[in-house]
Amino acid sequence: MKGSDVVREADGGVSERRFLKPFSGKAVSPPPVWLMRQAGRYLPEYRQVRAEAGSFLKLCYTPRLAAEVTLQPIRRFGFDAAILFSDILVVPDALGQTVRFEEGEGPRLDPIQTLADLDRLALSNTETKFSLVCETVERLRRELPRETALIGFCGAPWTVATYVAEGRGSSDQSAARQWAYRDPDGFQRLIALLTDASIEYLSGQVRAGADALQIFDSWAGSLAEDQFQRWVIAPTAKIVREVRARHPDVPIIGFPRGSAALLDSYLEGTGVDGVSCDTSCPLGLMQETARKGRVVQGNLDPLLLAAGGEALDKRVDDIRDAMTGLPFVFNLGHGIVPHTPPENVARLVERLRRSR
Ligand code: 1CP
Repeated sequence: MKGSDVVREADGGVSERRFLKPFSGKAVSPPPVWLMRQAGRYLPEYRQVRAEAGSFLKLCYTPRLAAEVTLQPIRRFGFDAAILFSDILVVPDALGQTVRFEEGEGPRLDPIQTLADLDRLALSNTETKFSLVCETVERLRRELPRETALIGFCGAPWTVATYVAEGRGSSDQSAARQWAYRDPDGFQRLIALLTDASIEYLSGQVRAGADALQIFDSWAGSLAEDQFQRWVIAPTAKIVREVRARHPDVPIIGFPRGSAALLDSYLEGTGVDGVSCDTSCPLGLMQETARKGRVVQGNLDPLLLAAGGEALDKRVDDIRDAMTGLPFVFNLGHGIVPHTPPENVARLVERLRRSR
């Protein structure tokens, strides 16, 4: 019965989405491909819509525009998955923190470092803004090709907390790390709030039509082992447990950047279905992880994609060859950098899809 036209119609096209196949244990050749930050400033058509929107958050909260920039890289490159256009800082913004994106400077937040500040944030504030994002997801599911999967996402509580406490991106995440040492119970309140908000946010995205979810923990690598357990693994495990209880068929991918040495604890502790590996993760470890049945995503260096040429071709082949026959999704080790020539992205996709 599986694969018949009747089933195809009934599942709304899910069985046609190659991106999802590795999650049901099927290795796919050539591997499905999408790229972190595949929508963004390296595309002239993005810069145009970004200018039209005025502010970055306006772009995130305007379903027509957010859907348009999500679709741009799909039209150009035909990736196997689209990722909702939004940002991890939509969650603190929706909770009530003041969040701004300065042109060319990255995010600026009014920092929250005390329990009194924290009391200004509330889950009950999030409804309007979360529903705008879900409206984008609904629109995307209608407008995307049937064979293209749609990935919803959020930031992991730890990574979002680093921005909440610091008020901006930082190289050492010191405000959050110090708060966590100085007052672990207080910091736990922030993490618990972000965890609950993330559960609601991700569940809403699935109800609106997301096929899979990714949890971005870009600063997981800055923590000592015991802190990693408490602030990365425990909250992520709770999100996975609760979202899976509501939506058992939706795969969840973790991205604990910079934590290859703690990968096993992360996989065991969180129960994610897949893991996105950063550029420093050895291919041998990716193979070992995939052989244990977890889907592995990764891990081309975004700077090699920007550089292009034969070195790019060679590394694309090496990664693909190493992962052949295993549950694998081709991706970068981190987000596309803005000076990446779009031709290099086209070259990567074309090379990957050439049968060998
Ligand atoms: O001016 C602009 O256009 C802003 C650039 C930009 C874009 C395109 C920002 C600001 N966010 C985004 C979109 C975005 N952010 C997506 C969209 C979907 C896609 O991948 O195509 C996603 C998934 C994110 C996630 C995100 N935002 C992360 C996690 C992944 C990562 O790259 O580590 C983080 C840490 C952020 C915070 C953020 N938002 C924007 C910037 C420049 C930053 C980094 C700030 C810093 O730490 O310096």
